[in-house]
Amino acid sequence: MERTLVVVKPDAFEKGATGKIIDRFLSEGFRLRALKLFEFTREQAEEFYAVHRERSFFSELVEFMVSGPVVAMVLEGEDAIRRVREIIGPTDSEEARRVAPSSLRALFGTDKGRNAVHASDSKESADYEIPFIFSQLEMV
Ligand code: IDP
Ligand code: MG
Repeated sequence: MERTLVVVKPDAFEKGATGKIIDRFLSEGFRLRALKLFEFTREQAEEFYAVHRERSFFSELVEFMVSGPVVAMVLEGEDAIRRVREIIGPTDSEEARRVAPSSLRALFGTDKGRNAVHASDSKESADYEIPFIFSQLEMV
């Protein structure tokens, strides 16, 4: 069993897609282990995405992530990190619509920046991201 962090980003939350996104993961067999609605402060968003600090899109990414509420969740399942990444699709929602039309980023995202859903991309990032968002008392 493996755990991964998923975040419904501000664009998808604003569209009212949160329920559909959660339902997709539940119907794919993942178990919900934590769930929270909140807004990132700029400092928290910078720390959450610290690995991207030197990238050209970093400030755009941070501005986007603080632009409205997000919904974070911990999902558990076999091979969860890889399988959840497959369900969300490629980073660029336009590419996702071409190569993975039923993926969440194809369905709910706009482009490379506004792509509806975050998911941990490795065991190392899940181990950083899950305790960044959730305390032990907020998980089952
Ligand atoms: P990932 O979310 O698919 O793992 P990363 O390369 O880790 O993609 O980038 C993190 C996030 O940064 C993306 O989900 C997206 O929101 C944003 N991002 C990535 N590349 C660009 C870009 O070229 N322009 C604007 N935002 C970007
Ligand atoms: Mg990534």
